[in-house]
Amino acid sequence: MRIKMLPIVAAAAFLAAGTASAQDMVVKIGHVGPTSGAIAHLGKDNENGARMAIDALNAKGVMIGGKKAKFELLAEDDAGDPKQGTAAAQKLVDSKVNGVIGHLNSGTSIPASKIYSDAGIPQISPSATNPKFTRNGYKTTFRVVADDVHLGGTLGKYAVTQLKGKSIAVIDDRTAYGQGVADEFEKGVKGAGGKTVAREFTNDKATDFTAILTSIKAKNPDVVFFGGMDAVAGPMLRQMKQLGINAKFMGGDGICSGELPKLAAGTMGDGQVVCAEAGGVEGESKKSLDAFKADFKKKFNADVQIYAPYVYDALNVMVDAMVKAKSADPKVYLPVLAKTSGYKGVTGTIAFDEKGDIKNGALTLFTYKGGNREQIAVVR
Ligand code: ABU
Repeated sequence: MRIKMLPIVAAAAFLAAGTASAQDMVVKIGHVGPTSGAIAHLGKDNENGARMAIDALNAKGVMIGGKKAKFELLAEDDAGDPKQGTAAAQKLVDSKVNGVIGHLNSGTSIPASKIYSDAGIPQISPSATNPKFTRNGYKTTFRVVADDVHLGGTLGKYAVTQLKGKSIAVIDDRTAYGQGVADEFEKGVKGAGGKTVAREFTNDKATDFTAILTSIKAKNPDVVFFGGMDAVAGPMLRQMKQLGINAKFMGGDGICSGELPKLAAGTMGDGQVVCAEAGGVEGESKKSLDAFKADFKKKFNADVQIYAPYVYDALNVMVDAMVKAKSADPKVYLPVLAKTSGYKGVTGTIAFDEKGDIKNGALTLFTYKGGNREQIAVVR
């Protein structure tokens, strides 16, 4: 009798387990950033922001349409390279992800956006700031940060009105981001009645800037703006010091990392560098951002570089839309995501406009003192 019961008990247990798992659902979230190469520290920062969100959602237990969701992170490395970016995007589409957070760079996010659009998969970039990213008419494309028009324009005006720059030199790294933000910076300078005395360019892998800095030095600039990332800005600051260029150094969000002082190897003067993150909060709202940064440090034993909190918010906004739509099917939750309004994240309140851009995006101006990033102001 006992022998006959065993299979029945086992079958019942199997059925119970089967029923339980049938009520669960797996939600695959793709993340793409450069986790190899010169800006791997920024790519890892972003990826850790995604891990932080996934782990918190799984710990909390999220119900989507009556089923318990188990979130899985599919993390891809695009090395900041447009070709690797599209390959990573296709891989995620083939893996049938429910949504994608990324990419980090404008130069990878823009070409990848067509692949996600063709597949109908929502993509939220936490950091790509080139305006073109959201101007291709794709309904699947979103970003949670301000764009380079806002960023470059504000920094250009700041160079003239606050830093009192009289002769301003501009360098860019010829990437979609670097060139775009430098162009907007120049427009901002001119709009504020200032003058640029030089425009030079390099590339995002360069390490020797002697030729362009020597040419710039001859124009005696009081401000040098660099459109590019911190991995290039650091050595550029070192070489400015070697050549005796004592100008203020400005840049957008790409240089505005915690790592910049190390990359500049201690050659940055206090208050010499002014940069801006393409988002930010102040006052009471800063408490949740500070709490996020403390939790992040505890979890990863690393400080936030720039965009981990924006990745965290982007992923949570996506999941919030799934919960509201009662579905993780991109077709079903995409229209709900597009209507996101008043979402309270750690980086502030998120609402999307008709292009998928954040409404009323903020900027946070920073400088560095004693090797630490210090906030100057949050501006809109
Ligand atoms: N926004 C700065 C870094 C990413 C990018 O737009 O290329």
